[in-house]
Amino acid sequence: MQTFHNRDHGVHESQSELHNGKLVRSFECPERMAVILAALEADGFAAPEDPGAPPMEIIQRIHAPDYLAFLETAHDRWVAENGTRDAMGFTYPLPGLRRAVPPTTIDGAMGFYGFSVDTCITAGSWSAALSAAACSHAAAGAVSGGERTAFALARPPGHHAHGDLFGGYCYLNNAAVAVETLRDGGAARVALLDIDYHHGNGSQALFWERGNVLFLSLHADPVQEFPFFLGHADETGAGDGAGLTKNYPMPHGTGFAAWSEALEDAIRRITAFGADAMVVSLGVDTFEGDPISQFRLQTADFPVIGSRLAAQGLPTVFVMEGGYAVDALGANVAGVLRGFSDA
Ligand code: Q9C
Ligand code: ZN
Repeated sequence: MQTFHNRDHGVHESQSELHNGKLVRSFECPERMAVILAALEADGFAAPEDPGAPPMEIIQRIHAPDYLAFLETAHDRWVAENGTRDAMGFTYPLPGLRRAVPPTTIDGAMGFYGFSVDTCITAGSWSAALSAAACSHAAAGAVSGGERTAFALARPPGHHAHGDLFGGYCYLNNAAVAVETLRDGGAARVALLDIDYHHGNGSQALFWERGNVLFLSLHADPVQEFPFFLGHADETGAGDGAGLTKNYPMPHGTGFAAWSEALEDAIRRITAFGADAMVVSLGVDTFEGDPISQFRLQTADFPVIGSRLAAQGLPTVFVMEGGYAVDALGANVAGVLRGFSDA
């Protein structure tokens, strides 16, 4: 299994996350990568490779031009206008207000292009997001080239990012980059299976009307959990994508027995769809010890997930998403990949 890693990810490090009413250092931190790299090495996986250049044409297919221009310049604008680090939004164009005229100040633009105050734009956010997208592109390229599986081990994650919105620690949608790369490489139908604890709202929105991409997400019920305002079971897609979105919202406290029933249903649907390839948005924040999450999966469950995914028999790209219990993160991620590789 090839792993592609953006070794420059550490340029993105946010000291400010609004958590329980206080500013704390972001749970989405550089140490996450170090522990996963160490676990992969200890488990005998091949050394990670550098990705190539970011796939700008694909990124521009997924994200709006004004959004990309905003992301590129936001931190410089913030420093120039506000004189502090870690740009943070605070006013959002919610229903009843108008998302029509882009604000000219960075304070306004942060709300125009963001949806959650937990996510700052740091000095390195843009370059790390680009190199993370490059990892996704490289991993999907390896799978298009005949590899059975590959892993995009990168941060920041991507599945919360819409075409023109950042949030939930995400800026560019890395999983969408993998889907588009597989499609460009000849996969007519692609399944995007999101097993992160949080609903993949950005991925769902991006593929909502797409007839050639099946999106499935197992996650904490949005009535209880972030992102709160997308991810319900009655969201099933529209237009060419009607019936091609499937959500499995589950309550706080969900353990592996109930979770794996949802996984089995998702796998059946992927088979029925006739997918040629699969992208897995791999979050392990379903772990019982995760500091911001409320499911109860255990370390021993993750290899079982990997082997179950392998039994699907599809060329599979794993894209790193969430997982914040740093002490167990390496074992949990390596467990999924070991279970897949040994199946
Ligand atoms: N007080 C991913 O797992 N913010 N993103 C949590 C906790 C949202 C998670 C705030 C968490 C986003 C990729
Ligand atoms: Zn998550």
